[in-house]
Amino acid sequence: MTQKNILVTRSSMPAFEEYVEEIRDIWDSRWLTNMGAKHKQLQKELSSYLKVDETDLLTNGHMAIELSLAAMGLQGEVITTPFTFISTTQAIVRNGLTPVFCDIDPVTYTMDPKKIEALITEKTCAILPVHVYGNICDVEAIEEIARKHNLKLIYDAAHVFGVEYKGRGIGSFGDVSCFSFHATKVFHTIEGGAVTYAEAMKDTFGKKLSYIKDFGIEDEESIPEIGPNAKFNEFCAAMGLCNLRHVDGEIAKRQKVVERYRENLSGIPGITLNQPQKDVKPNYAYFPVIFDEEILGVNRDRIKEFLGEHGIHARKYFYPITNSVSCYQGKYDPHDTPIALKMSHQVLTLPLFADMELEDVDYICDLIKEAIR
Ligand code: T4K
Repeated sequence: MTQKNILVTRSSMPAFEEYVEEIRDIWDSRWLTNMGAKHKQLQKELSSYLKVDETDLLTNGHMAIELSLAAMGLQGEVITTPFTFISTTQAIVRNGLTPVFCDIDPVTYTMDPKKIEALITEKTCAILPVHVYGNICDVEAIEEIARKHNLKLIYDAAHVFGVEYKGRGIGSFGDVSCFSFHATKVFHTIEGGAVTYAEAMKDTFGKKLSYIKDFGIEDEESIPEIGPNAKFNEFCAAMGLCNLRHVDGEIAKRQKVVERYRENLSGIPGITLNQPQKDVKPNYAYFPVIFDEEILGVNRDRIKEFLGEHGIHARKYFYPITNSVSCYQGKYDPHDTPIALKMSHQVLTLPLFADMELEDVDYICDLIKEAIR
């Protein structure tokens, strides 16, 4: 039998012909980037799909966070989580802001609202929580804290495309939400990202963000902001338009994969699976599993290695936590966020993508059972 080679995820793709058809008008118009027709169409369609007022497209999810913070003109400290992809923390620091790390809830892996207020100082200007793996933060509790202390609330929504809470698009919570449309995401535009926000912010924040992502330019002669180039192009927009037509079907297929994993791995002492959340329409973005070495007698790293020996490439999302990475060495103490630290040593994200064969899920689960035997 040839060895399997299953990576942690695999990009969803439209039919080749569908994409070619979608990019045909780009040849006719010769308009390739800089807020073209497809960009505008995708923005409109996304606002409707995500149930948000406004959507602005950018080159990637990282720029969505970094430039949202810039457009808010923030200064001081930002309360955030270390249990995330490095992008979240880099976006804060690259704005000259100081990240203050809040620990996470051990069930949802998102920022624990009970621990936020103790971290607020007179320098705090914002809270930047992350919806992790498709799980949403306690948006109601966090919003109450942000309002009470007059803090801006920016969500890293890279993992929650299409997720809804009590029928509301997740991108409609807080001041702004930042989505990633990277090739590895539930919905992608090859590379891409979006900022969603309320209509009331259109003439202030929205305008500023649209200038900042385009070198700060308002028009040919007016450059009121300082900005890089984070413009989204027409080929990525075309991929987005195609993928959006199929995203519900892709999420339904992911659901089947997740259900199969749950059937196989539920009820095993020492293995904790991600829990569905009440009132949440999920997107099945990732399948994280917590392996407790004290009960299993084998640690997460050995399980990862064992899977790798059989061609199964699970990933340690998120290890190391961002307050312990080398570029911040000595600046922060990861022991200040003990739950995040512990989870980062126990979590393994198993392969998950829409076209995954259910028998491959069974194979992976059998390997895990063998590894912990
Ligand atoms: N905030 C959070 C919470 C995030 O998770 C991310 C990104 C961001 C912000 C920033 O958003 P972006 O600026 O990226 O839009 C991946 C992704 O590159 C990254 O987007 C993602 N989070 C992060 C969690 O995962 P790597 O270094 O693990 O990706 P890589 O290249 O190893 O790919 C993983 C697997 O995906 C591969 O083994 C195979 C598959 N793959 C990958 C690519 C590039 C495909 O099937 N097709 C592809 O084109 O970071």
